[in-house]
Amino acid sequence: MSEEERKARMRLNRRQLMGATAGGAALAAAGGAGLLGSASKAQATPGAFNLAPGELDEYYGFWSSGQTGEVRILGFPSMRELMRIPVFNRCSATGWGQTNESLQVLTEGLLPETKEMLAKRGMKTYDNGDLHHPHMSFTDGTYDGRYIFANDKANTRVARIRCDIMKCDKIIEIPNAQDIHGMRPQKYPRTGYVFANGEHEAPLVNDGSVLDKPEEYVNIFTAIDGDEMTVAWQVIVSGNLDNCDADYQGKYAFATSYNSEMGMNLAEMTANETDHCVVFNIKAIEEAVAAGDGQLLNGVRVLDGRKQAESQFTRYIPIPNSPHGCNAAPDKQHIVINGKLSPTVSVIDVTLVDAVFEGADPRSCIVAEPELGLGPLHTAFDGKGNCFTTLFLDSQVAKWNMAKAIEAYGGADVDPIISKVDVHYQPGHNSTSMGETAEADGKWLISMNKFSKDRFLNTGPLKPENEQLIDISSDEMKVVHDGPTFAEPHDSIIVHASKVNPVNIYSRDDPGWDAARQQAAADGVDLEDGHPEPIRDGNKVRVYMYSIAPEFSLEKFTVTQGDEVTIYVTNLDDIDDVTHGFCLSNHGIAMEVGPQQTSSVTFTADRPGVHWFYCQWFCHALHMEMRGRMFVEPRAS
Ligand code: K7E
Ligand code: CUA
Repeated sequence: MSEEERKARMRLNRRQLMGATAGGAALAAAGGAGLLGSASKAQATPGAFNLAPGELDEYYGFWSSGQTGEVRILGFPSMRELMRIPVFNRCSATGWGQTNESLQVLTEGLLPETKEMLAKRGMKTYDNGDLHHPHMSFTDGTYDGRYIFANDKANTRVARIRCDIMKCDKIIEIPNAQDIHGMRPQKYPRTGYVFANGEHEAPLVNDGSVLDKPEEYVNIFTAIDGDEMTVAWQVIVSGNLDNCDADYQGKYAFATSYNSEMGMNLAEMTANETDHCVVFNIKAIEEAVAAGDGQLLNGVRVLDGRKQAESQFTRYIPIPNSPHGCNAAPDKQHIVINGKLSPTVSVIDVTLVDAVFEGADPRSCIVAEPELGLGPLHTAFDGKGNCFTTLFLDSQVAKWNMAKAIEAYGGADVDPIISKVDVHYQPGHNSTSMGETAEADGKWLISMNKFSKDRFLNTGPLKPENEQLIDISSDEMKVVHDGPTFAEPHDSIIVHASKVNPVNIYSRDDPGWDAARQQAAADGVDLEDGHPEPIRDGNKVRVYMYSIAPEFSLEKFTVTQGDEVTIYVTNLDDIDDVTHGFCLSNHGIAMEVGPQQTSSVTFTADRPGVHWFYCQWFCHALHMEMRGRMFVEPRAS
């Protein structure tokens, strides 16, 4: 069907709808959200966080959700939750984890042995994940609005979210590694690589031939090609990798590493006074990979960068016991390594790292090590030379000055700490507005606190966490808002709204439903026309329908008990905000179908009888009427 014909038909359908409706025009006008047109949007007063109705936020917040497995979009600084993007979880509303399109994303990147293990449990993919770190792709040291990448610590995966539609389009399982934790995109020249830390150590070939022999375990650092979502290379390292970041030069990546003892229990893991920051030399690694060095394992080139290997791939910079956060400052020169068990943070000057690779003392690149308080976990920046470090045990955020910390390390009698503020309670990550880019703007800080205790009404034994909005526009930090959250946003990024430009309506050319397009072509069906009858192919039956508010193109269809049925729904509405859904009752089937999107779902029809399907997304005044019947004929025995 041509674009002209399609539009003509849509107009026709609307007219028919209005004509057929009792009280016609009024109802139709009230129902078509998109028909209302867009009201003019007010911008927030600068500095305001308590926005009036209709005012838009200055920033997008992209929030992780830990063991919930999704990414959340917040309006920031108002802290209004705008949207949830299902990633590693199963989502009842959108059908993520059930539609064929989402299952393709969730299964195509799994390792063969994972698929085999899950198949034995009757599963196609995992339905849990532990998403700690969402980070946007970079170009030239700042966010470029293309993608958000996120790790799954639980099942060793990395996902990518398309920022044009705010949906996950790729998930890969990382071979050879265990439990991806720290994860950061390359900042310069662009992303490029996504660096991913394997946190836990295990035998490199983990097939059961080596079990309780920790001396044979390894840890793996992975570089992913963020454009292709394939593993580019891996490096074996000593010690457990925790968090990581990239420099602004495109030369090095940095990872905190604890348990240099390679201990298996708490006492063993904390025996040494020092652990490390591991520095990865990207050029040296790329040259070795191109030369075919190291070993090829599960299709990935794996190099040995362990301490004893004394390679040019890595350097191990001694850092006081068990460092955690790793944060590149927007001055493009300093990397802050957060002490956790040590009350200090250690500052690396990236311009001194070349010398370390040329043989200088590894500690010679440390230019400051201020003592800030108990339990420093993560540091954020204001772009004006100041740093904000969460103190987990002290339940505080410390504001300190980088230049003063460097002077003090050099022997000057200056106190780098500017101020501290109490937060409630036990902060983990913190983020500043644009703070992990060269465009840090020093307006806002969010402190992501693990406990809320007495801050909110009691919700039973499981309490929300508490995120506190802090105004950092002056030297004295001011907590201005408490925001409860469900499990467990570790990390967040605060992205100026000008960097992000999502579409309102899917493109019909979107690659997201390529498989549906191909199947339709093979069946001689145009997805936008649907097909009046189910198409039978042995015991497989394909049902093609389209939707235009408030109707599906099929009001009924018939299949036979035991058929494997695939339903394709194409939403022909191309009006902002008219999402439909398809829910098949008593079959556990439901999915979102956005404007101009095609979604599909496959199931076995094993219940003879009449079953209603209905639109499960409120779309119109006649949304309740948007339904149809599936007849399942009993199989002749
Ligand atoms: Cu500190 Cu997983 Cu980023 Cu949590 S990690 S806090
Ligand atoms: Cu279509 Cu509700």
